[in-house]
Amino acid sequence: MKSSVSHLAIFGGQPVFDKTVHVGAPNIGDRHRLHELIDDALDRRWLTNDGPYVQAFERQLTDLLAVRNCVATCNATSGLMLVAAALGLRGEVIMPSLTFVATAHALTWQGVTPVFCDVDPVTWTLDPRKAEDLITSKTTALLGVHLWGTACDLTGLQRLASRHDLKLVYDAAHALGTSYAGRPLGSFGDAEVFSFHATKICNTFEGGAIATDDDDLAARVALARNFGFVDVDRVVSLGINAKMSEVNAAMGLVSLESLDQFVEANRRNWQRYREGLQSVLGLTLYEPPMRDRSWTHQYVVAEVHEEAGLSRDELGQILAAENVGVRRYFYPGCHRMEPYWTECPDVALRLPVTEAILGRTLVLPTGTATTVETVDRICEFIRFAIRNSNQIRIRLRSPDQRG
Ligand code: T4K
Repeated sequence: MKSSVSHLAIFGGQPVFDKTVHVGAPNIGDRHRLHELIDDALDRRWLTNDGPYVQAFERQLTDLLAVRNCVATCNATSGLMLVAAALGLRGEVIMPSLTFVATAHALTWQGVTPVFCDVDPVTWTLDPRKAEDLITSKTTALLGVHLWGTACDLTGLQRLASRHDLKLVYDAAHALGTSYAGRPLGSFGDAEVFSFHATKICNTFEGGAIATDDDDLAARVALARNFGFVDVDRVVSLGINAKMSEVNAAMGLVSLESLDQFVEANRRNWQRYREGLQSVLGLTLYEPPMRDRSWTHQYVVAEVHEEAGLSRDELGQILAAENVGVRRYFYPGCHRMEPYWTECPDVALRLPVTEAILGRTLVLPTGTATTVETVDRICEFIRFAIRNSNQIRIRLRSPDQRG
């Protein structure tokens, strides 16, 4: 470990890690099994278009999520778009700005205006009380995001949606394997949309799935996912190509087989981060209220407070130089990204909780690609940096940092 701040990589010293340790490094299950499945698909010469692996993946998801229907898609963004179209969303939809920009873009592609709402300061998910203030005659739905796998206020949002006759959709991109009051996320609201992107707890390289108890809605999104075909030469409605391929589904099947191991690795890393960072002044780890909730610990989100002596960005800068690939998700917030910012620059004023969170959070590496030894070294480095924050700050801000 560094013995003085002049040994930091940012001042020309050797980085703590030779190769970058990434946030989002994929979990990979049994690769031999994956190769077998891919070989089998190649032998069968059935590569996409509702193949047997896609169907098996959908069945397994249906069981895991305890929901009536799962429709696999090429990614979650198109899953959200299909749901918005199939539910006939128009006008305005209230959603948090504290999310990946895909949530907002999926609505905008459908000609729907995302109305950004602040989040609850404890769960960091859509605040039903604040959402109610934003309902107008143009509002057609609420879109909650189970951020970092933390369940939204499911009861509060359902009550609000029912009272105002609104559709209720959840972006469950982070939520595979999590539950609320013993019930897996997946069957709440009108539909929930999962992501199986490479960075998610289970991945299909790229992929998504729409989960819903509404059979009619499931049929409509399945139809739209395949251009609107009901038969080889009969198209009955507008559709798009949002299908999942067999190779993606094979990866999904293999990933689901290892879900428990992935969760276990995350829990172990998370615990290790907690122990390694608990005495660090001004640094805390985000953890939702665990009452009624289960969590996969897929994301290690550090909150850097003023007492740390280094800002979030300064800590991020020195970690990156040490080859720790941290991310400040979802900075600066959808409302500060285009096309939303130009259209409504004063929205930031009504998002104080969102803005504060976006200004202090840093996501740290975890998952099966990150060993406990790596976590220990990252914690040790953070402890060193914050203990020496005064000196580091002075060096960082001096004109000649290598002097
Ligand atoms: N809603 C929410 C709340 C979401 O978080 C997302 C996606 C969506 C909706 C939409 O889901 P999809 O349509 O994508 O299914 C990444 C992902 O592309 C995105 O899927 C994800 N959220 C978002 C949180 O992260 P970027 O722009 O940060 O990707 P990138 O390339 O910078 O990689 C992220 C990190 O992962 C880096 O540290 C590198 C590492 N990585 C990435 C890949 C692809 C690897 O180590 N290996 C890899 O193969 O968006």
